Amino acid sequence: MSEQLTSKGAMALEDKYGAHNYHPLPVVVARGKGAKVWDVEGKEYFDFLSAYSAVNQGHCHPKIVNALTEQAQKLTLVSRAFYSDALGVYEKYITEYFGYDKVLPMNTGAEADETAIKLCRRWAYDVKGIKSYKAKIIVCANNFHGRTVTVISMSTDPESRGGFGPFTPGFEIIPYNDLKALAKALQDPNVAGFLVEPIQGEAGVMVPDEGYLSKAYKMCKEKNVLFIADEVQTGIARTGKLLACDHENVRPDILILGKALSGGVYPVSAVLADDEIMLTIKPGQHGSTFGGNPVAARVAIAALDVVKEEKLAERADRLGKIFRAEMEKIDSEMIGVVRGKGLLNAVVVNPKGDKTAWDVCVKMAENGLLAKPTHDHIIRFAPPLVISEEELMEAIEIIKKSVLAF
Ligand code: IF1
Repeated sequence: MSEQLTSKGAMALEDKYGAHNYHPLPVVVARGKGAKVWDVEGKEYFDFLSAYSAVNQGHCHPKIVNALTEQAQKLTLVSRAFYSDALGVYEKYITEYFGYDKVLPMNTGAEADETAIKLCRRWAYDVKGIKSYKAKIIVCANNFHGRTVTVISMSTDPESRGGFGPFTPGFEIIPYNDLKALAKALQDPNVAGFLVEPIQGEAGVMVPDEGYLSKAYKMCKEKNVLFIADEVQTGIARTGKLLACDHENVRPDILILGKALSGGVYPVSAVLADDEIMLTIKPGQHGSTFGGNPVAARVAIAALDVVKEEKLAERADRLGKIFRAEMEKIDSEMIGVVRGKGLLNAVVVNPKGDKTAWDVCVKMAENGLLAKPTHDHIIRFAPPLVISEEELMEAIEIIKKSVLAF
């Protein structure tokens, strides 16, 4: 293998030896720092994807990387067969940080969603008293909760689920942002939980009506149904508050976190809940070899520290308002609706001739900014929250220039 791998060479390797389960933009990233990344040839880009909101704290944040390397030299993994001197410290830290009795540590977002589903079902049988294996969980159309078989069983996206059946039963799908549909679904006494993204990410940054989350929460409480929030993408300062549910002062019964919980340096996810729910799962009934390992524990503490120390929620809120206002000013018929909260934003792109959101993204990459289209006609813009106002304005100029090139 030659030492000087070119971008072309790297892409050829992935194409030949990797499964073809992705269709990346033709950019090969070799280095990252803060809001920027550099490709193999040294070209600089603003990263407006942030690994799908995992690197909220910026690429290679020194405090988080230090936590990683320090712990990695001491102890990386013990499994949960023994205690470690890091896990309890982390558990105390994160439960106090988010205000829950207990945490269950996992690694990926999908695993955390699966964990929440298992917790909800156990609570349904052990606490609520639903008849064995009759529990139902309400989910929303166009959701995205990950890629496992049970998680895609809740999906309505033919790309995600097509050809992967048979599926896990026990879910009822209702339209998002529709309280009437929720009220109707909640009439079934076997409903144990309502699993929802406070803003739907993959669906194209769909922000629900104001009051949707708080009313949905209240309706769930009236029916003794658990309100389960998937904040894997919206959580940890991305939308301008620590949690997107905070915008409506909703405290989920089960809170699902992932991605930025590690600042993107390591797969760390978590499920938070109070004792009545969390203690329904007993020793031996759920777990993970890597979940809660010492590296993950130290990294997550550092990543959450950074969010508070650098006031990332406030930054996201302030810079997000600037971003949306600037997008709306772009004088091009290709710019449709601009929506989002904090620094989780999307722009709907009206095609011009045969030029679509994909072509805009390719043009932006040429001009030094990385973003990815979703659903053909939407571009998601989600830079690391550490981006400075000056950098943001520079990035906005690149976006303008790229759109106006068509
Ligand atoms: C991919 C989207 C983002 C998530 C929510 C759980 C998970 C995700 C709300 C699972 C993951 C990802 C995964 C990524 C694409 C991506 C994504 F475009 F599909 F919607 F972020 F915007 N809950 N989201 O958004 O977390 O198991 O991946 O750790 O390539 O599939 P995971």
